[in-house]
Amino acid sequence: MAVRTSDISRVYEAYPEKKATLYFLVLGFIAVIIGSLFGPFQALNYGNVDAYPLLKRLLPFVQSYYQGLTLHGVLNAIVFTQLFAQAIMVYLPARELNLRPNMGLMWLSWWMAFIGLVMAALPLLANEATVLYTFYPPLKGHWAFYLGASIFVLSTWVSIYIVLDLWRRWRAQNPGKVTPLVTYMAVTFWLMWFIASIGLVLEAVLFLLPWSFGLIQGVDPLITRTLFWWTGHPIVYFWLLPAYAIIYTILPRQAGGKLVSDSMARLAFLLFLLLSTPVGFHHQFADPGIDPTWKMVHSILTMFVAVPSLLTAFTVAASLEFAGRMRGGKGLLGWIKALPWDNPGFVAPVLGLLTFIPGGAGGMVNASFTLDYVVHNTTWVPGHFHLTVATLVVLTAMGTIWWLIPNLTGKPISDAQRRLGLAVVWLWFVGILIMSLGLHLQGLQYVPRRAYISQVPDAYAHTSTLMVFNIVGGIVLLVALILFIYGLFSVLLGRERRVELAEAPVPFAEVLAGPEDNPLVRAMDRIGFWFLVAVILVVLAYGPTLVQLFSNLNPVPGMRLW
Ligand code: HEM
Ligand SMILES: [Cu+2]
Repeated sequence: MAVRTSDISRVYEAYPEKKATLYFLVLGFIAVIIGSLFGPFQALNYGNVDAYPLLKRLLPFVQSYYQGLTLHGVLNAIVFTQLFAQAIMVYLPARELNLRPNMGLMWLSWWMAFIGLVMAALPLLANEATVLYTFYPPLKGHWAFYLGASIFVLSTWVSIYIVLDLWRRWRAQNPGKVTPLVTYMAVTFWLMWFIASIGLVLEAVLFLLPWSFGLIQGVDPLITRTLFWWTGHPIVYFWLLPAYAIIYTILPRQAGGKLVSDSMARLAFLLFLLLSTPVGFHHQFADPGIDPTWKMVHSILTMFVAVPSLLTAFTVAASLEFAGRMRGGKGLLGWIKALPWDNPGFVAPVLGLLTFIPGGAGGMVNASFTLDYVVHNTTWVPGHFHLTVATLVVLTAMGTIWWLIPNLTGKPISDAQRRLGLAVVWLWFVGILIMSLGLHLQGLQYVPRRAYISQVPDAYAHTSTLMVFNIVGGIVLLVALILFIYGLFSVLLGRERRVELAEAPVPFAEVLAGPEDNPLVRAMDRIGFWFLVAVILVVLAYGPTLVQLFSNLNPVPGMRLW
C-alpha cells in the first residue's frame, strides 16, 4: 500500500516536530552503534583475550585500548543518551499538548548537537583526546574536544527553553488547570537538568576551556572533579527519566492496561527534581580534601534519591499486573504469562526493568560510603551501570523502534522485523546479564576497571573462571549488536509508507486513577516553588565545600600520557 511522497510531506508540514525528532533519534542510534562496537572487545579484554590487534586491522585509526574506551564512553553514555532524551522529552509533551514546538529552536538544538559532536569527534578519532568520558585533569585533551563537548551539552539548554515555552503557551490557554502528566514529567525533568548541568558548565567555562586554549597554565584536579560530579550523578537521571516517561505513560497501554496512578508518577518525577543533584560526593568517597561529614550527608541523600525508583517499581509493576489481569491472567503469577510477550516494544523495556533490580541494588551498595571502598574503581562499577544505562535505557530506546519510528515516518513493521526485534532484545538482555555477573564478581576480586588487563595475562589469573562470563557475554552482545544494526536499518530504509501510521496518535496509556484534582496534585503542580527548593538543596549540599575549594585553588600542569 505504497503512498505518494507528497502524502508524507503533508504530514511533516502539519507536524514538523516529527522530522526533527527522527533526526535526534537516528543520530542517537548511530552514536550507540559506533560506541558499542568497542564493547565486545572490552568484554573480551576482561576475559584475558586480547582482540585489539584484530580491531586495529578493522579500524586502523584506533591506536589503543584507551582510545577505544574513550569513544565507547563518550558515544554511548553522553551522546546517545542525550539525543534520546532530546527526542523523547520534547516530542512526547508536544504531542500530549497538541502544540507545535518552536521549530526554529528545535532545529537549532539539533545542529548544535551535531556540530558539537563532529567537533569533539575529530580529536577523539585522531587520538588527541584519549582522556575517557570523565576527562579528569590533569590529563589534558585537545581544545576541540572540550569545545565540541560543551556545544553538544549546551544544545540541551535550547531543549529546556522549548519545553518551558510549550508549557507556558499551554497554561495561557488553560488557566487554572493542572499540567498534563507527560508535560509535568518533561518540565520537572528539564528543570532538574538545568540545575544539574551547571556544574559541568562551570567546570568547562572556568577551567577546561581556558586551560586547553592555553590561557591558564594549570587546573586544580579536586575542584574540577567536584564540579564534574555535580553534573555527573544527575546526568544518570537525565539518561534514565526519558525511559521512565515511556514506561509510565506508554508501556501500560502496550501491555494492554492502564497507568494505575497519575499522582504517584508525578511524585516520582518531583522527587527526582529535588534529589538528583545534591548527591555527587558519592563519586568522591575516595577523594582527599572533602570532609567526611559532607560525604555522609551525600550518602544519605543518595539513599533518598533511590525512593522515586522504588516508587516506580511498585507503580509500574502494579500497572503491568493490572494489564495481565485485564488480559485474563489468573493466580499469583498467571498475569505475567498473559502479557504481550510477542511485541518487542513491550518486551524491551520490561526486560530492562528486570535488570534494574540488581542494577539498583548495586547502586545502593556504591552509595553506602564505606562500602564503596570495597568496590570503588573496580570492574564492579561498569558491571553496575551496564545493568542500568546499557540495559534499561538502551532497551527502552530500542523498544521505541516498533512504535515511535512508524509514528514518525509512516514506515510499517513487518512480522519478520518484529520477530528479529524479539531476538535482539532477548540477546541484549541475556548478554548484559552474563557480562555484568562477571564484572561484578571480578570487581570483588579487586580487578581494576579501565585497564587493558589482557596485556598482563598473569596479573588477574585468580579470576579466570569469572573471565568466561565476560567472554560469553561479550560474544552474545556482539551478535545482538549486529542483529540490532540490521533490524534498525531494515526498518528505517523500508520503502513502504502508510500515512495513517504517521497520523496515528502516540499510544499514551489511559490512567486508572487521576489526575485526581486532589490537593496533592495541586501542590506538586507548584513547579516554580519546587524548582526553588531544589536550588536551595544544591546550594546547601555543595556551597560550603565549593567555597573552601575555590579559596584554596591548587592548579597543576596538564599531562599527555598517551
Ligand atoms: C555491546 C555492548 C557492550 C559491551 C560488551 C560493553 C562492555 C563494556 C566493558 C567490558 C567496559 C569496561 C571497560 C573498562 O573499564 O576498561 C565498558 C565500559 C563502559 N561502558 Fe560498555 N559495553 C556495551 C555497551 C554499552 C552501552 C550501550 C553503554 C551506554 C549506553 C555503555 C557504557 C559504558 C560506559 C559509560 C563505560 C565506562 C567507560 C570508562 O570507564 O571510561 N556500554 N563497557
Ligand atoms: Cu552517582
